[in-house]
Amino acid sequence: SGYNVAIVGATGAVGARMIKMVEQTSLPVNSVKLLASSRSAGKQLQFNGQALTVEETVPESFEGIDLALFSAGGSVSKKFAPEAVKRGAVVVDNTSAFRMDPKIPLVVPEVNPEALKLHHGIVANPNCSTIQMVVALEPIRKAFGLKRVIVSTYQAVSGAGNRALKELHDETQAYLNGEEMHAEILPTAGDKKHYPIAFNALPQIDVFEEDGYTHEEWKMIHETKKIMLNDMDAKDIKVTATCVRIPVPVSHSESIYFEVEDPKATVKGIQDALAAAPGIVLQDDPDHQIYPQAHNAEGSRDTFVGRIRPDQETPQAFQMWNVSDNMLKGAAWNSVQIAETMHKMGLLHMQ
Ligand code: A2P
Ligand code: 11C
Repeated sequence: SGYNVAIVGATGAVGARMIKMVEQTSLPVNSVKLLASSRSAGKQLQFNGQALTVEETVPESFEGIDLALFSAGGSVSKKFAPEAVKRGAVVVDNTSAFRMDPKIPLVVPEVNPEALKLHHGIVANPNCSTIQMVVALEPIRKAFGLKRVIVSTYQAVSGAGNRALKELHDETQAYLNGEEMHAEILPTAGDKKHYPIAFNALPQIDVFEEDGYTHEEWKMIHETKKIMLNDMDAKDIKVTATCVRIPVPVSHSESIYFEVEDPKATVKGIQDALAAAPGIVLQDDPDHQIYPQAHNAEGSRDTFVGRIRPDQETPQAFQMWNVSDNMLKGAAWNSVQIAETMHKMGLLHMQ
């Protein structure tokens, strides 16, 4: 016996990783159903060496499903997540549809697993760039208190989906052939103008808000507060963000400045706290040029941290460099890890 699992958006960039993470999960799994839109219904995908046929997502798809992992866009989650819950499933949703709903837990298992107890059927998986940052900030907060965070990101193109990845490849090829580049998706499909990402850096991820911040920056600020303080209105940690897309296929990198409360905090103390924390690999040895890199993080569930150093001008202030596979810890692995954590806490049930 085991759980009946559905993956919604199985044909997408995150969906492919969700399939892999479910193949490798410690959860008991009885059956797996792969769902997408009518466009890819009938397509075959491999699960544990077995061909499974992708089905169109309809409300009845969730009959008998215990666990539904969603990554097919916010509108699909809004439409179908309640249908899955109505039929007895727990939904782990990797879109932004429900993240800021105060009644829905927004969870990174290393940081706030207790929030899972408050779920009413849906658990939200945070934005990728938020997840890897809070994994590293939480052990620092626990050990030394955390007052302020200033983050700048260097985000991979896969965060914008499979079509954006193809755009990076096509533009790179065109540029090297001396041909014109055609940008149709990035910086974001939801805005009017499009610019090449190949050999470029784009300081726009998602659309602009009225205050001059992009929506990705807004997510990093507000999701961080909800996860780390379990309260959207908490004012205890000041956070600001600049999010930039760079021509790397997989793994987001982040430069994080942070101020702690404890005047006795040292680089060594922060390194020790991080090395002992779950989900983190410390790679911090400048003498031997050891630091996290996007290439090395790809394919790993861990968050890699290094370049920890004190700010030279401000007391109790430090800098670090943080890298993680945005498709795994940033999406598919965090979702499956939420389900594994719920199973261990007795919050998942077989129908
Ligand atoms: P499909 O392949 O049928 O279009 P990505 O983020 O890589 O672009 O992937 C998006 C995922 O969301 C794909 O699996 C896609 O399926 C799925 N999807 C898009 N629209 C719908 C929909 N209306 N119902 C179900 N799945 C959808
Ligand atoms: C990106 N962070 O890199 C985005 C992708 O809210 O789940 C994830 C969007 C989200 O483009």
